[in-house]
Amino acid sequence: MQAPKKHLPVVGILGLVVIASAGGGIYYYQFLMPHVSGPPPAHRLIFMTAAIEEQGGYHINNTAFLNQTNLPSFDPSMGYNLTGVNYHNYQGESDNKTIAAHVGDTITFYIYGKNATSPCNTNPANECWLSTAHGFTISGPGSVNVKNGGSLPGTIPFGKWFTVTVNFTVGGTYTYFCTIVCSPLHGQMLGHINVT
Ligand SMILES: [Cu+2]
Repeated sequence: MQAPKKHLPVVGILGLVVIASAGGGIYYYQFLMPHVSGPPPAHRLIFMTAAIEEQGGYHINNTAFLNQTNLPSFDPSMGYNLTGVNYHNYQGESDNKTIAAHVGDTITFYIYGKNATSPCNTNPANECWLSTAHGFTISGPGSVNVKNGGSLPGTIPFGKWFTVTVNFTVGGTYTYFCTIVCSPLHGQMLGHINVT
């Protein structure tokens, strides 16, 4: 009769070591890579016009996700060029002024400065312009990180395009607004970016 084989105790101990190290690895991984709620960061393209507030102020005409690393080419006179660019449109907010984004998203603005109809020495006095450009900047609860060599505040001359790329690492409600006194209602020329 053969004696039953027995594990040496060292096998059981090795098993425990393997289990313990695997568990430790998972713990360590979670420590290094904290769980992130929500979708991965997106790169949003926001296409806007800027008019004096009496004629509508800022207006978002289209919103899209950029699905490539390189930005579309840009020229202040011609604007952006989406030829060959990998992007897809998405439905923006219904007020055409508010932008919804997530923490970590990158946002590239393309803003066209619309000519106003009459300078302030003509009538109607409440629909007149005081400058030949709009301004653009953003403020809010966290820093606004300007990327790709753009700058804030920026200038949007009437009849020209302006672009800037930013990202947000702190959530909250940000405000984008005009920085050049452009009309009697200049102080109301603004919109919001809700970063969640
Ligand atoms: Cu203004």
